[in-house]
Amino acid sequence: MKRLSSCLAFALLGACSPGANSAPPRVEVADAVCRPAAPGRDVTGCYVTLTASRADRLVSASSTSARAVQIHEMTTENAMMRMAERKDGVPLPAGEVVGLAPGGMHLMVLGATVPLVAGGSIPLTLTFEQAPAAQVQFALAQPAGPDHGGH
Ligand SMILES: [Cu+2]
Repeated sequence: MKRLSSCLAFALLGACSPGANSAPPRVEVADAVCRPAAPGRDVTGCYVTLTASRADRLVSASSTSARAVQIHEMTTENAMMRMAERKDGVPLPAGEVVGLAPGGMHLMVLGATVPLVAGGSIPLTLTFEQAPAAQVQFALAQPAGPDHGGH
């Protein structure tokens, strides 16, 4: 009886046996672009639109073609644009379209090992808290929206 009730407790948490309504979470990825960089530069900003089927979080990003990828956010402080790393990632509310776009959040590619020229692409891996990691080929193209200096 003790065993049954502990199983029931797990079932209430959704962990006893996968039910019909526990489809694996997924995150839809769209409009993945990285801004082309000036010749010789290996740093750029990347933008993407994410829609999670269930509440999730973009935890981190990486690339086999870059030294590091960080999640950044632009903020305006005393009329100065500042850029800070978002250590807690990006919350993705269920079904909501979350845009990483110029002037706001972006993925910062550091130490790219492929040329960041228009027409090229760079592979990024997006890691989520719940959904399986997504391997996405980011096109090198001018993102929609305002330009911002530095990247
Ligand atoms: Cu940045």
